[in-house]
Amino acid sequence: MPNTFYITTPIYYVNALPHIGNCYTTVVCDVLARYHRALGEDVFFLTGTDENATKVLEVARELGRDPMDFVDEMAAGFQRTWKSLGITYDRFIRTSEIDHINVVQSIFARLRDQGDIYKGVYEGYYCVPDETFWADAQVVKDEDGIARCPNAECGRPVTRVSEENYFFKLSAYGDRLMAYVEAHPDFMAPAFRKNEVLRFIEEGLRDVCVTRKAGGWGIPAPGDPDYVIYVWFDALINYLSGIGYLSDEANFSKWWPAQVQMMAKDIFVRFHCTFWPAMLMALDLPLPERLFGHGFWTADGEKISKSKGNAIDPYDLATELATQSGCHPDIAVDAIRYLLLREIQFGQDGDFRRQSLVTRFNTELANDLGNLLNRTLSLVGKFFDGVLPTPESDSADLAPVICEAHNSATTALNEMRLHDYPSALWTVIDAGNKYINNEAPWNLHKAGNLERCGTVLYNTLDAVRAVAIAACPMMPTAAQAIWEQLGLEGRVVDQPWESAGRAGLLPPGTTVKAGQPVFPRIDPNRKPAPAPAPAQPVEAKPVVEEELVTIDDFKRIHLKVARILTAEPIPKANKLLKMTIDIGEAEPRSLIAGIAEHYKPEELPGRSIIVIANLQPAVIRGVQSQGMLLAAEADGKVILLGPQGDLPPGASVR
Ligand code: ME8
Repeated sequence: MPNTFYITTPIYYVNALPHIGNCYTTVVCDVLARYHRALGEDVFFLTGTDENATKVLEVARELGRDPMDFVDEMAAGFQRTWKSLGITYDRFIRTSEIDHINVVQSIFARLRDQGDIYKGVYEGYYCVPDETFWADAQVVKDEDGIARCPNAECGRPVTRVSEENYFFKLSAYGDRLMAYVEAHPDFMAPAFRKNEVLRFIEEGLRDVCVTRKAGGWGIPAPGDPDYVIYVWFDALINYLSGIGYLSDEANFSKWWPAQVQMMAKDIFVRFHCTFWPAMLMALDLPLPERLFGHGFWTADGEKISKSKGNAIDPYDLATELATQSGCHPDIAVDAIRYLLLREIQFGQDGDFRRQSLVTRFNTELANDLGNLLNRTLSLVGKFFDGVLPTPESDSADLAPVICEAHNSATTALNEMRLHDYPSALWTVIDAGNKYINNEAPWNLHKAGNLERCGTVLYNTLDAVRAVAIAACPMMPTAAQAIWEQLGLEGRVVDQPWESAGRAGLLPPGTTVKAGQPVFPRIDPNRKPAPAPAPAQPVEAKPVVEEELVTIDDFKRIHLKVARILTAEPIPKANKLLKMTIDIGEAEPRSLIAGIAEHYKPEELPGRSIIVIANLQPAVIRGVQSQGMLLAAEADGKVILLGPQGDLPPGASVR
């Protein structure tokens, strides 16, 4: 019997459509679900929507909408977004479903019967945007004496509540909870948040109000129609009702307890690490294996909020990216999934910047990964008619790096260091790029060493195969596209995870299918042209007595960023250096430059320079020079020109 793996996201409020924040949680869970499927485990991935909240009702009313129509539409919106982001959930639960409502009412009745829920008087505050009860001593009064929500992320005015209500005896579970957390060190993560929980419990847990006076929205309390059940009591139960609690016991016992329950820090301490485990203890159910509270994203430094209008719609973002790159929108989605994982240390807060997405797309995806694949495939096309050569025996040069990266990626995913997972894969990609540059198969071919040339190309593509399998949980569409360009049969998603750690699994003799680059570089200039700016008064310019070139003259010159790979002196030519440069093409170019009096050859490899890429080749001292580099000169001093920031070879200079 395969291991089971049950993973949950929070169920999201339907007062607004998904943004990059809740996409993050869902993407992370999807990556983990896909990874565990690749391990051969039986996976159940639950997500859904939290629909019985007062704030949902308020938004529907503000919009003049029938609340049920509104939540139907919003839930469909969430499902659409998850589909467009490639989310492979097994069930999408909605808390308005009758099965869920029945389970919530049964649990409420049972806990009331056994004395864990009792009636008392609630005197305090309620914050609708946060859907949280706050005691008098907790709320903050502003200068005008208005009581506000003490949650720093919220801070909005709270409502005074003074009424008879039902309470859950949370205070009775503090000691048991503390003992459980101490006995199960992996129960809550990351560790620094676990400490927050321990402090919260140590301060003393108060009983939680679990009803509100009925207002026409929410699940009615069983046997007491004056009340509706508090939305958090109702929502947390989705993790049980979603797998058949009280309706399909076989299914329920197959999946419960969950292996991972994921959320952000906002709902970690109070709701998921105290209230939820205490509810489970009251129901005599085992606790989930791990609760993980990741960090919060901001967008360009600002809190993501509807009112600021900065709630990035992931689908719009993918569409914009696809337009600028020319890639398929699903590939753009993969790039967003990649960025979300790679950009921040998992567990910490992060800032979502479009610029970072563009940079990572062009450098890490288009250049490091995409270009490695393209150039190697085109060499196989050129030297071996597109048929994968058979490598020499005992020549799996990249096997150690493939194996080590696979171990690191596996450990990173098992230990929920999700940012370390893409980094591990990039050690193979970087090693593949270095390998092909150092081994220079084009020289091996020129020298007639076809066997070695074929071995190098085979090993490089075999490394890309391993990366495609390992990257599949994170970038499923791109991984499949790479798989197909390698000429491989079947679906990459069906490959066992362990095959990403072994070298030599690419079948020699396969006809590769080089095609369009999987990640065509993003060119921000592909954006629709902005409206012309209003005419500005022209200031008089100093006259420069130089021959002027037209913009069309200038456009004929293609300037590109290049990286110097090697540099060496030319015998009997004191001023010249011979270099090989990577200009983002399949093969490096050779270039001769008169800089030997200003630079030592050993200073140059690794430097980024700017070259004229479309200069007619010339033979200088018997060596072909395919381009010209740019350098500035003053007072006899010569300095090479290069980009000010990190840009990959091939980037165009405008
Ligand atoms: O709290 N950065 O729903 P919710 C990272 N219905 N993650 C973010 C984020 C951000 N800026 N904003 C939201 C609720 N999230 C309840 C949950 S579960 C039984 C009930 C993600 O719509 C993150 O996972 O407010 C956070 O915990 C969740 O969305 C809150 O979603």
